[in-house]
Amino acid sequence: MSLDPARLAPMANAIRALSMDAVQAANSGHPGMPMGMADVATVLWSKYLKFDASAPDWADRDRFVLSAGHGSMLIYSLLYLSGYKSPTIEDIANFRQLGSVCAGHPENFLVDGIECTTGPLGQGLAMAVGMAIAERHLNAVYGDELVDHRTWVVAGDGCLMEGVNHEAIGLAGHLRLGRLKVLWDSNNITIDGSTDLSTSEDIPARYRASGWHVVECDGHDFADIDRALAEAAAHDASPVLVACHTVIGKGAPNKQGTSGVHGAALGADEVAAVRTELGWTSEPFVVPDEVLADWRTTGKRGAETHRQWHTRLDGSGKAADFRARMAGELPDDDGLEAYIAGLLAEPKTVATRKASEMALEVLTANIPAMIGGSADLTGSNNTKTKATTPLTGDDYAGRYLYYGIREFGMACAMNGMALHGGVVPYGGTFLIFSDYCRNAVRLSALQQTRAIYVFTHDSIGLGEDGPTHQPVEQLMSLRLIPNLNVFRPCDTIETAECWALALADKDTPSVLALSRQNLPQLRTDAGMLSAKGAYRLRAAKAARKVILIATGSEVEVAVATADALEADGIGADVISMPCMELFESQPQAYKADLLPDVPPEQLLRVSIEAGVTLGWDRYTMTNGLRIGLDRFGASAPAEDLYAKFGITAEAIVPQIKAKIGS
Ligand SMILES: Cc1ncc(C[n+]2csc(CCOP(=O)(O)OP(=O)(O)O)c2C)c(N)n1
Ligand SMILES: [Mg+2]
Repeated sequence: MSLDPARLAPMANAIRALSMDAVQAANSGHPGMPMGMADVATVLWSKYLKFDASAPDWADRDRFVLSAGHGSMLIYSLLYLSGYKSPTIEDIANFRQLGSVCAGHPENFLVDGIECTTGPLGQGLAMAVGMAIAERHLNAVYGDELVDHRTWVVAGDGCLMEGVNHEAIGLAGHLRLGRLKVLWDSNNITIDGSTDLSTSEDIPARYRASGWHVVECDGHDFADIDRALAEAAAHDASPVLVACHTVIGKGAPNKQGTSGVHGAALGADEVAAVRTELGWTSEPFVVPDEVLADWRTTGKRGAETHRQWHTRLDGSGKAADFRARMAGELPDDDGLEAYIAGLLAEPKTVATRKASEMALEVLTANIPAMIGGSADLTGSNNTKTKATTPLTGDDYAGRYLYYGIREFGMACAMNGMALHGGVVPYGGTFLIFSDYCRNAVRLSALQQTRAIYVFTHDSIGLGEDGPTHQPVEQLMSLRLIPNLNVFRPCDTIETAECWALALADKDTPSVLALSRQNLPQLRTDAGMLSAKGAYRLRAAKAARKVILIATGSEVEVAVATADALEADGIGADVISMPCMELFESQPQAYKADLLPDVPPEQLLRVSIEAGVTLGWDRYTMTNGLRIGLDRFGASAPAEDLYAKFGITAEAIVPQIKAKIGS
């Protein structure tokens, strides 16, 4: 399509009008960014972006990521104008109101054409790195015929200023992700005012130093934008930054170029002034027929390419496999059943991080979609298996990413990979450093991605590295995140089960909290008991007086405590609770069977977990006993720490006896 400025200008102005009118109607939102990037976006969508508005789920579409998520009206406008089914003009008119899919920030779960949820600055771009990794990997597996697309990102000054940007572009440059194109809305404005207030960085130099190719353009000159995007599209040897020099709020005669247009409605007077300035005479939410027609033509631009792609897919002999991969389906037999049977026949005492590696050997051999990795703790997280050879700039067919010491960048990339589809990412670091990537874990949950976090060294049980490395509050705090399954398995069998559960849930991310120290195999039967979140590992033999509830490495302590109590004629159940979230979702009858509603004098509930006790009263009730660690740990061998902090049967039994008066 040739670019005629006389047609492009009204197309871009349609974005400006919809954006300012929607924000004005809501009296809330961010008009500056969409108005400033309207020209660049119009050229990108009219000529370069590979998409078919009638098929948002076309696997080989280009991915468009609005990393500057506050400018959500840009993507809502683009999707509506180019003819996606959603959002509708009514949705746009109801911007930011209850029930409108045009939420404050773009949400992937509300609109098909939105590839990822953005708003937390920096993460969109960092997720795009993961999308670009997935694209190159699938290209290596399925070939150019089926996978050959680009990932385009619109990012603002804020996205480039965030620390995660350093991690993301370092990884992308190292992997030479030439299909990744970042359009930087360089308007020199953030909320507080000019970027001069807070930065003097030479951003192009930083990107070049990270292995990127940099192009610049005047973001309001269609011919110059076209030139820059052509160069960006043609450059596949390394990722590309296009510095688009723009004016925030372009078109608002009195407010453009100031932080005043960043995040507030323009006001009735300025909205009217924009109409005059742009010669835009339509009422709010009305786009002139000829302008809409040009946009709709743009929306159909990729239809023929899409049709040809389908023909290639159908003739490739790989159609069924490819479709299943992109739908996130996993092979029927992942090999775990036979593996668990082997463990039951021959129990193993190993750390659960080792048990995870053992399970992963089986899973990665059977599930080609799994792509592993670690933030420079491969040998500690035990995430690398024989099947997962390194994924590098020279070999995208590999399935193991050396993320480097980039926990946040890793988690964002994992989200991007999961959102791209066709791959199932897992990645490791120490549980303590989950805080470094916590907001990406939260976005996994919000976006409903199947990202699997392997967080090892999950308690004071890691020992000598001391309190900087010993998680105390992390485990419970991860449980606070909605739609995140936090698994803390106690032995080899539970670890295998938790892996199976994590993989089975396409819409919920998982954390596997795993021990550094060896743990005995406590389970003597199969049956996928972890699926219920908690279960009675051992029933009381003497008359039941106590219920011990424990997770992970402390289940062993609970069993020893139960032994000691039973020896004194006090019956104690041991409940292993590898996943609170799954237990919460069980029927009331099941929960009541494990935890009967009986006063503590008759049946004392005791929780044992080497972390903060806050939250355990949900299961122990106020009058129960909570064994844990409400302080930082210390540096010493693990056994000494368990003794010092009283997380041993010897320390727990007298407290129980005192409570039940025996
Ligand atoms: C991690 C994070 N911190 C802070 C914010 C709040 N915030 C939203 S937009 C913005 C300024 C962004 O500046 P820029 O990217 O240049 O956008 P522009 O003002 O040019 O539209 C800030 C601080 C956020 N959304 N995410
Ligand atoms: Mg800015």
